[in-house]
Amino acid sequence: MATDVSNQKFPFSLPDLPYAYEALEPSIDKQTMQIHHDKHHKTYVDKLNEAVEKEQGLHSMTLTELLRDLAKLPESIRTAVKNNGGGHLNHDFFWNIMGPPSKAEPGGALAAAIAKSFGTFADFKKRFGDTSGKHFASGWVALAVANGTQMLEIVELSGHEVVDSRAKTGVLILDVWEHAYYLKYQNRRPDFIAAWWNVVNWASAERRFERGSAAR
Ligand code: MN3
Repeated sequence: MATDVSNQKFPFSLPDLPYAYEALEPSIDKQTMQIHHDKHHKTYVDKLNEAVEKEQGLHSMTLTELLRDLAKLPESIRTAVKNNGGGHLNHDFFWNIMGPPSKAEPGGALAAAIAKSFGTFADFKKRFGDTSGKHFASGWVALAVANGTQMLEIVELSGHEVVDSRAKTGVLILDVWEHAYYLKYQNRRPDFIAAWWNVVNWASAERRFERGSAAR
């Protein structure tokens, strides 16, 4: 994953999308992708840099390390790092588990783990979709594997909270902030979620699952 930002250090930077802005049409429209990536995501990167710039002692830490134990950060920048660092990490994750429509379902070890944890693939999609549809206010819904296992769970994250890397590795993530879908879907979040499945990059999710299940 060449564009994975988890190992970035200050100054943080915004990678280009790994595909064209219109590559996810019609599920996610070009204008939404442009504003979401070039404006929203960029703002999180800029604000993260602003916060971390003053704290030279943190310049050697990776984004994952900064987010892993927020209580250790100076209080004056803790909230800014949580919100903007989390926004940077989650958006990068989100862009990279999407792509032009390819295969409709996961294969291999991830498919087996989904079957074991949720029943059929349709059962899993229903559970994940229901959780995403009901999530209150701005946030994210992720599928995560407990590190070093094959055990999957659906995790709800509020604001820009991130999957806790000490215990878990994110496999899939869906942005349910209104800015992710409002231009095309307005209040119809369930329609956005239903269309989003068409652009999930299952090969990328499989690699993330394998990395997490091999992690210690
Ligand atoms: Mn977003």
